[in-house]
Amino acid sequence: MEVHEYGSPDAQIVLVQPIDDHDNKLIESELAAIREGCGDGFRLVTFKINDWNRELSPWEAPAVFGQDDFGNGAADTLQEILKYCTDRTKTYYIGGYSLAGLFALWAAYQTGLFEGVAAASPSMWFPGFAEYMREHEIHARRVYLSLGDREEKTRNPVMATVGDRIREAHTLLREKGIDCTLEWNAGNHFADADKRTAKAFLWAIGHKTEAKKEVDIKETSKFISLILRHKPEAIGISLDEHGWADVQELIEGIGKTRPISMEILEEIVRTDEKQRYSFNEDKTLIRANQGHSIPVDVELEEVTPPEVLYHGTGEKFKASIDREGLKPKSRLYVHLSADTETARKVGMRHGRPVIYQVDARKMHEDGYVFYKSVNGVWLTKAVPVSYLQEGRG
Ligand code: HQG
Repeated sequence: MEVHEYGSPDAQIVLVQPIDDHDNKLIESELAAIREGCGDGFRLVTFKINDWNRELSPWEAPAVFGQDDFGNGAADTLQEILKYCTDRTKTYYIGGYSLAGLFALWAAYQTGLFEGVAAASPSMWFPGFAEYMREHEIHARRVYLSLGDREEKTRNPVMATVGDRIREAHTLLREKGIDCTLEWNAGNHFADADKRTAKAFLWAIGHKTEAKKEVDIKETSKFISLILRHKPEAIGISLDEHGWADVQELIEGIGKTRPISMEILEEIVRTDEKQRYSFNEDKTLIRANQGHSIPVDVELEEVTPPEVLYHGTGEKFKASIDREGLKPKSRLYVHLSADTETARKVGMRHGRPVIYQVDARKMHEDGYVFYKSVNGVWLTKAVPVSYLQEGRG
């Protein structure tokens, strides 16, 4: 096997990556992206794979695309790779793109050598792999998974399962206590393999202190959303009839389990990507702008909706929605958005997304009331089937 080494020879961190010709052409830009994230403190060793579908497949399987069946060469390939990973003073990470991403994940079930796995757009649709993961124990401590947000939109029925398989894998690994993340990149399978792989390695080596900070802020923000929308009693506070919580009480309550301060709270409110929260004028009170399950009146503004609004949901809810229309479920309102892109993102939280188009103008003419929250989410009590049409995803 053709082996190439890049980066600092003495680096403690060694990244291992099976590549093909295409990856090889992109290797300089991948390296640049890794350097940008963590400087020069790494070594990258690439292993040139000649027969991709055979040398990276853990077991034989019939062709999923094209004519080529999958072989069972992964074990031999891993043996070759391990010959280069013998320095016990180093920390090894394995990663790759597509079938090499799947191979990297599989390799972490074979050996405890790899501290982390960087699986960028891995071929999680590989026949039998989901079962394999359920039945075996992984040895790596950190696993990065990513997928392009268009990848499951393929006509190939096996490859179309890639989204659901990767979501399952993410849940499974987290349940097993593995530090695992699933990142959605923009685009299809053929976009940005170099940058996606670099990002994967950077996460796996636990770099990017900024990313870590983001994670903590995100986690605290999620907790705040739980408190302000659903369960104030979780930290022993209550909301008034308009959904306001006392800022001091909130900070003290959250402070029992995580680091928080007025500065952090202000940063969360200011930077929240959906502008979920608002302070009152003198910042003594705070509330969520929408999304509640507890009955509070956040003084929503009643407005005339645009002609069409969208609702993104998961495919698994489709049959029920087609029968009974959109219901608010555990929240006070059905959430709608003005554009399909937002609807698709909301839908992806529930599995394979389905987008409904809502004839908002007709509903409004027929007397239904619409509200717009201060952060731009459209809300209405329910949408009967007659106003719904399955739209394009
Ligand atoms: C579905 C996020 C079966 C509905 C987002 C949805 C949003 C039905 C799920 C906000 C149904 C409820 C809300 C029926 C509706 N049968 N299923 N008849 N009618 N459903 O999470 O709209 O990040 O409560 O389609 O961005 O997904 O939290 O609502 O899939 O704005 O700020 O029941 O939450 O914002 O799920 O999301 P959810 P949602 P945040």
